[in-house]
Amino acid sequence: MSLARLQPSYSFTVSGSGNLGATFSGVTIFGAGTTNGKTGQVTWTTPAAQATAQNYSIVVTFDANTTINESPATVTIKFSVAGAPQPPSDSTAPQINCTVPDQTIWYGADVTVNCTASDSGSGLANAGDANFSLATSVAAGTETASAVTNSKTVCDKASPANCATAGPYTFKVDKKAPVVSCGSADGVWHGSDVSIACRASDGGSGLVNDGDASFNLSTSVTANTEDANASTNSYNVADGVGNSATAGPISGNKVDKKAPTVSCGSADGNWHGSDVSIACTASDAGSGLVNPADARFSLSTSVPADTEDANASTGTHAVGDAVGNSATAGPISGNKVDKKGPIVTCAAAPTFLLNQSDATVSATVTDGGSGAVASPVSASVPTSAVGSQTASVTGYDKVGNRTTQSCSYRVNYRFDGFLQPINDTAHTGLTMSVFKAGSTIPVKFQLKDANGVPVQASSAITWMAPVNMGATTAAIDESSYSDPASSVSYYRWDSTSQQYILQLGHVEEPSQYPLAHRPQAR
Ligand SMILES: [Ca+2]
Ligand SMILES: [Ca+2]
Ligand SMILES: [Ca+2]
Repeated sequence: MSLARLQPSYSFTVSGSGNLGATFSGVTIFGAGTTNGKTGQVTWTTPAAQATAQNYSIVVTFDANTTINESPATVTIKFSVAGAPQPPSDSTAPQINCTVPDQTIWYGADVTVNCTASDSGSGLANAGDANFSLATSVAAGTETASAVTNSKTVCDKASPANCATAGPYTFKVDKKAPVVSCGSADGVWHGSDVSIACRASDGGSGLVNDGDASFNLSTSVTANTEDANASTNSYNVADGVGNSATAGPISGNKVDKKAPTVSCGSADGNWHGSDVSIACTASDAGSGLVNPADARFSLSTSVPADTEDANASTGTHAVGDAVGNSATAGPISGNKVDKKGPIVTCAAAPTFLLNQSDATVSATVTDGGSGAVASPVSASVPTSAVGSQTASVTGYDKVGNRTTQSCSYRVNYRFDGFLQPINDTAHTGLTMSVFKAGSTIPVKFQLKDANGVPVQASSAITWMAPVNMGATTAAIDESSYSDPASSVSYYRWDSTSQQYILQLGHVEEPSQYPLAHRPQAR
């Protein structure tokens, strides 16, 4: 039988999970059969026994004469080992090292713990376990001081396996913003900016700023404006790990910093006989008028009675809104108010004759205010009685004030002079009558009204002693009368001749007396 010729040497690698630490006892070469049929020498290397399962390299060497004495369709090399395989000598669990972050502080996100594992004995059962991580899994929007990671168990290859477990670890995880609570607009108008109180708290890491537990939001309405929907500012509140919530802005606040709008008329430039009233209106677009009646009111002058003022001012009126803003209407100047009558000045007292028609007295009228309606003015006066009398004259100013003045005048009898025998310049052109001393002189005259009608005075006419003007040498040119001298000192009324008569007797000789004599009622 032709034997196959083997190559000088072959290298083989033997692997297995078992402990191959037992000594190799030999190598058997098989051909097609089951009988060791080699010729020649076969040698091999014997690897050192190892404690753990691993690959072994064995070199099998054939000498020049080595042949296989069976049909060599297949050559089988069998190794034989002395003794039974031994289990690995590993009772130590894998070593796990984890880098654990600070478990006393709060975190704003899930926390990861990185770990490594190794096994110096049989090695890790799962090579991928050499590096792994554990992590918390806190739901969004929540915060907890006891967030727990998962855990992981790592085993070696020993049988039974040795295992070690990493985790779980507990951390503080805060994924929830602070809770903020604020008041709301109160629906009431305010005269100044509104401040609304807010509170904030955080159930996790706490407020980063302790002062944020209580704070205020305020409006900032511009001065002199009104806002029925003013908003506050907003404010950001953060917790210790950066979660934040915003308070405000809070709208709907009613802030009124503007005074009511007031509008009034003005002086009309005309004179008035009484105080002037000027209409005003007021409105407020914010909180409204505190007194609704102020929507329409009037301002009036207060000029004292019996005075005139070309620049009188009205009073003032304060108009407030519901939150205390106030505007003042007035004073409105330039009003012309005349409450004083004109000055009426009588002309020089005139003299009229009894029963004279068309007799008037007059006066000038001046006015320091609205001016006189007319000047001079006059009034008809009665002349039916003699003597000094008065009559009322009334002047008006242009606004109806009036002043009545009592103006004097006089009514006299018409006196045309003495009647004969006494010459009188009024009707004879002569200036003197010369009577015989010691005779009686009839003194006669008439009193008349303006129309020449003789009248009797209401009382007796007194005889007034004439003035002795001294001796005269003029020749007697009048008749002698021997009538008895009057025994009374007043003139006798002669109703028949409608004249007054007095028999002047006992005139001393020689004397001269003025004839001019104005009769007087006694
Ligand atoms: Ca929080
Ligand atoms: Ca207002
Ligand atoms: Ca006047």
